[in-house]
Amino acid sequence: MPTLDKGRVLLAVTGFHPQRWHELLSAEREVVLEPNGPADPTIDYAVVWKQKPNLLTKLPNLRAIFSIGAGVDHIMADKTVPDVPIIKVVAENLTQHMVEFVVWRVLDHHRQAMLYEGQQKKKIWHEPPQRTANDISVGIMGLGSLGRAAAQALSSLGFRVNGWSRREQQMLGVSTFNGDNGLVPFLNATDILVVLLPLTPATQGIVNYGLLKQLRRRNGLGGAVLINAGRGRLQKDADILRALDDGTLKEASLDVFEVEPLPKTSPIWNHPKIFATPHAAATSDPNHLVPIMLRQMSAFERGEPLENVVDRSAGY
Ligand code: NDP
Ligand code: OXD
Repeated sequence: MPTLDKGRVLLAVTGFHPQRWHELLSAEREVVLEPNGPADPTIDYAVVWKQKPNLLTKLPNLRAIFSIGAGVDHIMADKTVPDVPIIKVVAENLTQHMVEFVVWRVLDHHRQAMLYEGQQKKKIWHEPPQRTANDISVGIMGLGSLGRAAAQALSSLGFRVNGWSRREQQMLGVSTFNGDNGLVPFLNATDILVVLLPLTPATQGIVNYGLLKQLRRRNGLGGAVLINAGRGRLQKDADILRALDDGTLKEASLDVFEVEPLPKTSPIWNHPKIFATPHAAATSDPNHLVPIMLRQMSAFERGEPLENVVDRSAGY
């Protein structure tokens, strides 16, 4: 296989300033922010977050697309994206952020933080019944690099952990379920649902009222809990509100929303049973991710295979 010269990089993002990404990529590569003209043959790689539609079609010699996040729905949303490998983020730093977020939110609900916050505001001295983690089943939808790491951390804290994936998986200490047939049994055995799925045509809107109804609501636990740190369009915001209001759900932690930023008019902002964060569960840190991308580009140019390539037919 011929060795390529150091390929040029197009850095194409919307929604934030990519200065640090530019600085770090430029240490090894020539980086541009716009293609030069309607067809720029000088670009080999694109590093992207929500690139503008049709942009990548202007790069006739594009060899690979690097996502700035673990999710790639922001790339796949543009149906004109050329048929070259798309690489998603798999990085210790990002995984660590997500594990911290999931453990934080599970413990917060498990230890009844919302109840104590309410009591403190009213100066109420009352000790509700306390359970241990091994009385609670946490179900993780999506057993990918993030879901598996979160499952391991929760299991080591003593929670009973269930996991649901597309294909069959085995994981020590985790009860695994898969596919359409496994979904209801998985939900029926889950008290706290953690969503770490990618957004694909198969998963869009999956977290709806019907699904939430299938969660386990055991006597004494006070109801099921939802934590979504995957993608907003996996869920139906209105169904979550309905489920909270009629007791189908006890509480929710939402990091992602159907529309982001969450509109100021959304009732989610002020809902007493929702803990909301601004899509901040696991932020992509260029200091950790750019060296991985640069290493991948160099390895590719030496003829080595790319890692963490998206399966385009599955959409993740
Ligand atoms: P992976 O691609 O490693 O794993 C995805 C998992 O979801 C796999 O277990 C896969 O099953 C499962 N899955 C996909 N489609 C289906 C389906 N139709 N039915 C059942 N299971 C399905 O993803 P990551 O773990 O790296 O990341 C997960 C998501 O987290 C990202 O796609 C992104 O949207 C989100 N994310 C959010 C962040 C935030 O800050 N809020 C930060 C980073 C990521 P199988 O194992 O069979 O392939
Ligand atoms: C990601 C994200 O996909 O930050 O990595 O949402």
